Amino acid sequence: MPRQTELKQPAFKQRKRQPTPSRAETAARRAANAEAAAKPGKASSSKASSSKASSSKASSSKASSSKATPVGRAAKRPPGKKPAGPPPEAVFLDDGGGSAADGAASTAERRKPKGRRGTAAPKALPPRCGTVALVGRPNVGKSSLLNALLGQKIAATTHKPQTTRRTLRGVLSTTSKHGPTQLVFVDTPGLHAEKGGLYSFMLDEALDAAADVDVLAFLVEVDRQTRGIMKVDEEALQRLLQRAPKTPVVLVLNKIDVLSQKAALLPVLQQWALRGLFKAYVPVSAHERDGLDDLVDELASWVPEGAFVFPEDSLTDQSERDIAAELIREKVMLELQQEIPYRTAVLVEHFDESRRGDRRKPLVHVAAVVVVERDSHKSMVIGKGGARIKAIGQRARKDLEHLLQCQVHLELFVKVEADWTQTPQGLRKLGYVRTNR
Ligand SMILES: Nc1nc2c(ncn2[C@@H]2O[C@H](COP(=O)(O)OP(=O)(O)OP(=O)(O)O)[C@@H](O)[C@H]2O)c(=O)[nH]1
Ligand SMILES: [Mg+2]
Repeated sequence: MPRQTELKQPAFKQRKRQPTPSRAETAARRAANAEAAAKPGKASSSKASSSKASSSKASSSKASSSKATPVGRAAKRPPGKKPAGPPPEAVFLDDGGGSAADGAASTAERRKPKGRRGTAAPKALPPRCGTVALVGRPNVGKSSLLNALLGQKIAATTHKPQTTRRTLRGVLSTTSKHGPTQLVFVDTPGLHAEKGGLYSFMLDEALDAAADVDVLAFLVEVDRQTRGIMKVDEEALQRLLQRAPKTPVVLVLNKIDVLSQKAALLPVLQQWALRGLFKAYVPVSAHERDGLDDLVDELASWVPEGAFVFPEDSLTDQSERDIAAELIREKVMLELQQEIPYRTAVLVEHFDESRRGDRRKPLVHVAAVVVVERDSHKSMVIGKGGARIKAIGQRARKDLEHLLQCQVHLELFVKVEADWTQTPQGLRKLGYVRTNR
């Protein structure tokens, strides 16, 4: 049961985040893997890794100058094939060559996305590997699409715009029609027009990510009225093209499940096609996992040939603790009205796994602080008689138990940090700090 007390002293801890892998970094890792594979006796993440280290749209000059971080574990099963026996554990990205990332070991089952092909890999084809940014205006379904592609929820999603605040990455290792394929998806905050404080941080996150990937998946949503191109989408696209003028862009029309007839999509597609800006057009539904195979096939054709950069069972760069914070924030956003959701942050202060290995009753203890900007916001988060924070806690605990696959004891606190979304100190305290890329 969540507690509604407040922390007397601020006890913020800044958590280190890994920078999103740039195209150069991915290429560098690929080169390092290839080198490792070429050396007898060393494990590599793919047998074919040496053949493609130098090919690609990924800039090899950049690659050679950046620090290569080899992936330390060898791939164990061919892409696209289900392993025999129990489902694999979710594995979190490990930049350090083998040891688990902070809080990384997970028992969460990674579900195979519905509709993913089960066909055998076209063996003759070399592997492909690259980065894909999911970009677009807020609320078009970028995070939902990432979760659907991975078959596991790692990103917060709500019906409210500007849910995602930081880039996060998820890895899909599969078999596309172009052969074994590893796509490193980068989920980004929505491209919006607001300025200052947290808004600027979010926009920089999105645009920087877009500038540094092999291919852009630009998402728009279709609606029941199929009104055609919306001005906000146009504006978001222009921002993107200014920042990444040479990167191939695939238009992803999401939410096609709302259409009663798919033919209604045609005029919208035609309008976008007239712009002549996209390499391809792929209608999907993240909710129904419809069109995901086609999307993966299309994106695969725009990433370079080359060995997988991450082990095939890698899932994300987010630790369980990071995901827990996001899932709690998601519930805060869902439970609160108006402006307040945008002015709240969640910090996980304790993530105690000491009883997780308990055979009879595995348990993880999570204590988190919901940070708000004003006293009035605090009372809204707590609610009458603590009803709202209790509801937030109950919903969050359910998700956390699903994520961690064990019982979760969740404690929630509420704390005021005046105007944190507007001040550099406030943003820093809450971990909204840009990393050098
Ligand atoms: N009907 C339908 N709704 C969807 C689909 N994909 C996403 N949604 C809904 O669209 C809303 C926004 O989804 P998000 O995934 O949070 O969107 P986003 O683009 O990541 O939003 P920001 O993080 O705010 O930029 C949520 O209510 C989703 O449930 C879909 O395929 N069909
Ligand atoms: Mg999002």
